[in-house]
Amino acid sequence: MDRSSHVFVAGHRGLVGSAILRRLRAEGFERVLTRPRGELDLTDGAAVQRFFGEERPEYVFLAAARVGGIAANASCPADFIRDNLLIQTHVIDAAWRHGARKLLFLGSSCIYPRLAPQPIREEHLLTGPLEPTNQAYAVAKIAGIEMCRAYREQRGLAAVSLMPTNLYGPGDSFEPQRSHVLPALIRRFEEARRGGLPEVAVWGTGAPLREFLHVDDLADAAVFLMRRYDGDGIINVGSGDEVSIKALVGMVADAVGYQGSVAWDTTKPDGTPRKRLDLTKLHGLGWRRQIPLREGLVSTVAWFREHHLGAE
Ligand code: GFB
Repeated sequence: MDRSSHVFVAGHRGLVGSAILRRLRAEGFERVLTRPRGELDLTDGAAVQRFFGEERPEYVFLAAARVGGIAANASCPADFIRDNLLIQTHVIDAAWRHGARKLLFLGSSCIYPRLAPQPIREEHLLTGPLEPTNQAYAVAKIAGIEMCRAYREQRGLAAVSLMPTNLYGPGDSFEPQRSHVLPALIRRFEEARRGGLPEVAVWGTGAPLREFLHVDDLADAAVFLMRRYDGDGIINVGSGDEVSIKALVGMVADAVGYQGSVAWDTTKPDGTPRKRLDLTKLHGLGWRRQIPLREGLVSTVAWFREHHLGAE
């Protein structure tokens, strides 16, 4: 893949797709294809085949997906399994049918068993029961991984699957009920600071551990792996920046400048206790994250203030 390659970024308005697009543009890629959902509905198989037949992209970043935090996953499992199965099935099949040279599929660390040994190695896939709050999403992503493997084996499609840890950064959803923890906390603490509220409610016990990767690092890894990785096994993409939700709350409060107290709402689920990824395979290829969590947090707070609240 070089700057003259014909590249399709599926999901270019989402957190991951928009970061990959920024990254390709910064590198000077001249022929990057994107389609807003209004013009190309990826859950419509005939439309996807037509699009690939007309455009014949050479490289495909499959970053389109229905995603959300723990509450969205737990309350809408039908939407999560349906949309993700349809999108990935159509895009992977069309990529093969219309001669794409390579496809990169994005999974998620929630594909691993809820109680997988830590840090989680790639071979722990399908070795135990999943976390119930996101089982429908995880099963769809596991089907995508298997589809990449099967199309590779039977049909010769160069499809690779990477498993990112929890992501954050500019372009994320900050919608309180549906978003992931980091944007949810940024919004809640910022609103509390502005409103002078004495207390902020946070979900769960604060005990779960999560690993966070800035989405610009993920985009860097995705472009790196599109160029350098052609193995048939999945590959973890993480940061090594693991924190408890409790510690994260402290970091967000600091980054935002909130000085009130925190109330833990233990009627809300904790989800998986821990899902730290083993990064031996990725590091062995020579890739490491550039943006430490504290630094990424500060720039994401600034992005949120600018895009959602207006500058102070
Ligand atoms: O980010 P999050 O929704 O994703 O939640 P998961 C992480 C942890 O933060 C959980 C706690 O223990 C939550 O209980 N938390 C505390 C909060 N306050 C909040 C809040 O206001 N909002 C949210 N959302 N969480 C998702 C999966 O799991 O992660 C997906 O459901 C996907 O399938 C994604 O894999 C990366 O890490 O628990």
